[in-house]
Amino acid sequence: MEQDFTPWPDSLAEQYLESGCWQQKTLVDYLDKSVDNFGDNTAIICGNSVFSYREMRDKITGIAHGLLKLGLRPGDSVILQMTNIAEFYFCFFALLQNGIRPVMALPAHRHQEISYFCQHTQAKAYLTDGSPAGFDYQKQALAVAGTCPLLQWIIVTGEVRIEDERFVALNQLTGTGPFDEVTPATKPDDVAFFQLSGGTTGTPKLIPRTHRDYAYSVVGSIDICRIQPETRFLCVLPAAHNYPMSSPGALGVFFAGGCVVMAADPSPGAAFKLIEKHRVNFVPLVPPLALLWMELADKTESDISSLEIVQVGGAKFSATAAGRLPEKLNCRLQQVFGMAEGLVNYTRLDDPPEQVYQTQGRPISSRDQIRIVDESGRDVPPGEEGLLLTQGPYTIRGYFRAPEHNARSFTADGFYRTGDIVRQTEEGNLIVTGRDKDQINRGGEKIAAEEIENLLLRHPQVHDVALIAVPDDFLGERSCAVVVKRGEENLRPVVLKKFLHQSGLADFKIPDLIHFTGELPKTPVGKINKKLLREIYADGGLIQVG
Ligand code: OOB
Repeated sequence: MEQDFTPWPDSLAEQYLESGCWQQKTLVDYLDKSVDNFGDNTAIICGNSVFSYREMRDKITGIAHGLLKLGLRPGDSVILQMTNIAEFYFCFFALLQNGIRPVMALPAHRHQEISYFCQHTQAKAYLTDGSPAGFDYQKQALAVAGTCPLLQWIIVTGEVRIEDERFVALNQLTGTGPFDEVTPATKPDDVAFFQLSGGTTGTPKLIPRTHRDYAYSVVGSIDICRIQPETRFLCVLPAAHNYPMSSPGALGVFFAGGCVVMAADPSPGAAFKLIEKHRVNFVPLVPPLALLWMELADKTESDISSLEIVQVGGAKFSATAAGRLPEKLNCRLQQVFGMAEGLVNYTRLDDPPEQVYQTQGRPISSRDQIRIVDESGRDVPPGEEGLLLTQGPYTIRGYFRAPEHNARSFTADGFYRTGDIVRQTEEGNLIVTGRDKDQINRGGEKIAAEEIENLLLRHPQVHDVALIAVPDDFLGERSCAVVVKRGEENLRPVVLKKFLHQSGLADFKIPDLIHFTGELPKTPVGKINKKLLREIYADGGLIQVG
């Protein structure tokens, strides 16, 4: 049978429980503690709307009731896809409170991804933006519903614009109080939601996270990042991503009684205005955004002097840029090297500067186990480069319904193979030096090569294809499809890009570059030699093969 959730071995689970890593609390319990302790504090600012913890609680309770009224039940799965708006968190907690498990889709996901998530989890509902600028999620939802018959409800913020009985407006659904107590439908060891893996395979992988494992990572992060009721956190990255959600993320801020400011637009102009207006002091960024902010900080008219801590993570931040950031943005830097599967590393706020600039930090917990091994799985000598394996109290033991992939992604004793190449310094910090997984990290956005290759192979004029990373000054990496054409006809890159777009793929996954070649180089065992391809195309494909 396909496994939904792979538990930790009993011996480790006992250790985590006895040591107090795992608490008998759900993520909703942590929020409720903040409602009790900081009820009148501002929890969320979104545009002109301001919500105190108590107001946030009322919204959540209303939605939770509405979801039950629709007939959704504990154990059901739903898709949650919203841009950075307050409703995202209201829906998130309302679902969790009911034991309904959201798939944390990104705003960039399109028909391909969303319909796959629906089918793979047999989702009963799809919660999304009703009226965002730029993209019509309602139209997308209708198309998804057409291919996913199990989808019973499409719940949208704002006004319903589509005549279809499955569509419901979020605020209609919620009504107003007073409500009876909702009986707790979820337990600390239940799967709370599904995060998404950056992936390396043809289909995206879903990561089941339990309340207690996730809560442990959030609480540990609050301490390390010194989150307090005075924290004013700017959410510029997609709110559903593990990093701005939990490292320490908005959840860390909520559990500590601080304030989350939602940014619809991550560009420096818009973000700097929000920093000034709301005296933001903490923000997580990815390297390309950090570079952009650094470039524009001394040109802006906005006063961004309230910034105290800027985190950079999701992709490698160069030591040179890291060294310049504190002066440019007049704040402290924290590097974050994490993964939706679990393990999160931070440089500590009182580490010596060279460690903060040159390393990606060390794990949250002394219970995080790290192994750095060679190709045959043997530990490398201290300080040497190798493949990073990890297990611990908040690192998953298996993906959702993916037995074959699980057999490859985890060692026999349950360590997760991160696919990252690292070395460890004497102080215990990790330096990410490379990657041994078929993935492109486009400035923090992850692309599984095989997923795109499979789609391109469906085009009648594509005989063979390899998707590789090419270096990019700004994004770190860009994606490049090296294509062998079928037949002699003319085939232009724009045709293939359009083909991918029309197949409903997220924009960031569409190759930045497409090169045509007569033949793809092979390894002695006959696999495409991607290492050689990367070398060839590193400078735009100017080097000739052979
Ligand atoms: C975060 O999570 P994911 O799941 O989108 O991506 C994880 C992968 C890592 O395995 C690594 O390959 C890469 O992203 N990565 C980094 C990095 N942070 C992540 N590579 C080099 N340097 C870094 N600082 O990206 C994520 C999750 C939680 C917190 C922060 C990032």
